[in-house]
Amino acid sequence: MSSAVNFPSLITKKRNKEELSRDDIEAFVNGIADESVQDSQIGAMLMAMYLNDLTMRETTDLTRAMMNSGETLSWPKEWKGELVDKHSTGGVGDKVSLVLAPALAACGLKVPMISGRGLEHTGGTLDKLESIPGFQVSVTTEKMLDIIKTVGCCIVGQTKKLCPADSKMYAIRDVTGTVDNLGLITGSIISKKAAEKIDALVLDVKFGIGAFLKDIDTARKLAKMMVGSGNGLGIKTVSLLTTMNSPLGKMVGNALEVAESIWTLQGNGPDDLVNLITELGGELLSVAGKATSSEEGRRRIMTTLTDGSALAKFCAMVKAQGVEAATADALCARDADVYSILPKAPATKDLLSPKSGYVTGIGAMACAVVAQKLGAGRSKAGEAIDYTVGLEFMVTVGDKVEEGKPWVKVHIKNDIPDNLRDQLEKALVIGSEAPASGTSRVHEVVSG
Ligand code: IUR
Repeated sequence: MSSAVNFPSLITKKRNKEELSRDDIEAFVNGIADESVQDSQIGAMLMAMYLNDLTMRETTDLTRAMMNSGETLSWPKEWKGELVDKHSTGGVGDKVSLVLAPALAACGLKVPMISGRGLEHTGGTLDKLESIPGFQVSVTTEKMLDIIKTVGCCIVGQTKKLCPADSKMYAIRDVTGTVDNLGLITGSIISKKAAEKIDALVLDVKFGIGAFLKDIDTARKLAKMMVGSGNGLGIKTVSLLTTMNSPLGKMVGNALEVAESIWTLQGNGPDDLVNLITELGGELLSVAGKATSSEEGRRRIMTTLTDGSALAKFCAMVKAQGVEAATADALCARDADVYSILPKAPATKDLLSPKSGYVTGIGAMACAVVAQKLGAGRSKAGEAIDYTVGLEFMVTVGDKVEEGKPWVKVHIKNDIPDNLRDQLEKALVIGSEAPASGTSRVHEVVSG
């Protein structure tokens, strides 16, 4: 069908600042999926969209067309209203998905979470989970259904059949300077979530020095667009704008973050992480109509972390995704030594505080770059990573520190190179007074 489409005229229309119709957008995206449109034409259209922006309606139509470019998931009718997911725009030490997916399953919801890998300074949920020996992220859609039936949640990788237009468009955006356009980002993120055929979605849109978006105004615009597009496709969508200036929790690095997730599932998580998990989960339960208010939703999520029910779901999910039962049980047991299961770095090195005072900042970006360079992340897609290395903070923003006392333990292969040590030392900011901010990272809620 799309062989009859005049692609140059669609590109010219958008270049001339005219609004594209739903049919125009569908014709173009179908052309990407069936390869009747050339790469040069895709690049030109993306640049026209980038320079002239997409309206809310165009964005929703683009998102729908991208979702329909491939397979979408389907679920038993009786699950209607129960299917939920969460997405984060990516931060440093962000292990929320590992805890929130099982917590939601423990609340009786179904969570078909499709996640990604880490690239450059951001870590990926799939990489973190793969540090558990035997964990499989490549799962067929039949197996996904099976796991959700028995456990309630799974965390898996994207198949090539899901949103193929997005993979193509992203690859071209990456080499044509058109990545950071809010409409295009919205289409990319929401189409993949919409292809999961969920009923409700919570978005964690981060802003700050360790986030993809540095300023709150741009983050708010993206949140509004994603909420609009999700709702436009019939998904009850809510977004939280959250700060990402210092690492989330106390661990940065793959196996280290799995360890911290398990402690959190055992009710012993750091305050900022627990707060963010309960805030996101509470809003999601409320928007999904499964709690009468976000406050009640927060309480229910919190209960799953303290009564062991989320931990039991995590353990069952890990088993269903390939980990031997004895290994999973040993990993999740109360008072377990998680490092008897998870891979551990051969060495550690403590960095000492240069003076006494209050921690007023721990630069998230510097921490992320150091962790990545130590081997926890990749600089290009497909590169191998070291699951064991990373950072373990002994202090958090607001804590008192004493001169000469350790503030971070660096998990390393052998030694920490001087340039990385310098970068990390500069990340610690010490002031004479405690900062005013509390533990919550939530700045505001954006709903439809
Ligand atoms: N993540 C996505 O899935 N899509 C995007 O465009 C960006 C991040 I930027």
